[in-house]
Amino acid sequence: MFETPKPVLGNDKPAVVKSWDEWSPLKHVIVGVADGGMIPPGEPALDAKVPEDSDMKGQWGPRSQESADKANEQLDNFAKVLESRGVRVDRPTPIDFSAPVSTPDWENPSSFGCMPPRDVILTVGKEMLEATMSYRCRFFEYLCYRPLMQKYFEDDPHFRHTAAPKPRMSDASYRPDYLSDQIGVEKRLKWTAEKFFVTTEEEPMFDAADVLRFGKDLIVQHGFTTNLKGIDWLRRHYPDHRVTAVNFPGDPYPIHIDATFTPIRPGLIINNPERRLPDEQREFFHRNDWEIVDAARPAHNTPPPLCYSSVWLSMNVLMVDEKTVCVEASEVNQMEQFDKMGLEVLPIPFRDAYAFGGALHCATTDVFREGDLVDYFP
Ligand code: ABU
Repeated sequence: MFETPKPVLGNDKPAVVKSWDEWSPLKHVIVGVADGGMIPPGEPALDAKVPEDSDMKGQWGPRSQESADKANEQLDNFAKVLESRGVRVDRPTPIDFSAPVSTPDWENPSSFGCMPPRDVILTVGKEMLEATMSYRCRFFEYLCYRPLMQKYFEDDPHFRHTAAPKPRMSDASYRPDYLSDQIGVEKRLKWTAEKFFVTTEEEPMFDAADVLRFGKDLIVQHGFTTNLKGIDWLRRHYPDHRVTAVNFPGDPYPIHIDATFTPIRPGLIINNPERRLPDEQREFFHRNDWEIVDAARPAHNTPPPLCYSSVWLSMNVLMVDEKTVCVEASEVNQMEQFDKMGLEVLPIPFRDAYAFGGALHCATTDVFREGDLVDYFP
């Protein structure tokens, strides 16, 4: 029998929720946990993300206790480093991810986990929005954050807790073209260049990690995990923001913007050189004097075993403020690039946690950053 653990809260002081961007001084954050993480079973959207030659192809089931322990050790250490920098840290409460899940439209043999909060919860100003999500195995992941949301709701009278409409995620939401397990990179690149993604336009779908916050502007990746209706939903939900869709044709598996396009501080973004933002979309940034530079090459040629993310987790970094950045400790090229940019680099060992859902940006979501709403693209 699965026993629901007690929520782990950073401290007893009342929480205040507010965060408008990716770089203002971070004071309160949620860091994920690896407990009970699963290798998810096959399903349309997830299969489209797993490369043909991945060791995850055809596998699913509980991850080993040893791998979860190692991941938790690194997650706990990351939380301690943040705390040593004056950042309050909360942790989600796992549910039983191994249990089968179903809705009237589908059944899935298990869920996924709650290591990457960034995928699920989008903080914009004083609101934390639960994303619709796009994988069936992540349909119920929001439940892991409800104990924290309840606490923030009790503490902060101005906090808004919102959930985007749950999609049905029936077969109509996914293109059968992506169901073959031998599509090949060439065809995938042609499809992504044509913006022909695994998710259809049946209903709004988005993962929170496809959204980057630049004050008054929200930059949203259109790809496997976020469709155009999802972006339209976000545009209507945030009427005081400009919501701009971007896409990166060089990425054969486009999920989540945060290993592709990473703002460092006002005026500076690093872009994955294999997933270049097209020239016509760069214009928006350039005309406001923002510089987009190529990110450093990853230090590794392959992801760790049983990991569904790419080696470009090297640039999935967390800004503690606009002069301080957390980078995975073995990513020497990325650390050197930041060092040359004049940033203080905090090396964080994290590769043992990658398989549970990503790197340092994925593994966190903002509760409070200092600073106010700024229009960087007037
Ligand atoms: N969750 C970010 C994964 C992106 C990538 O695999 O490159």
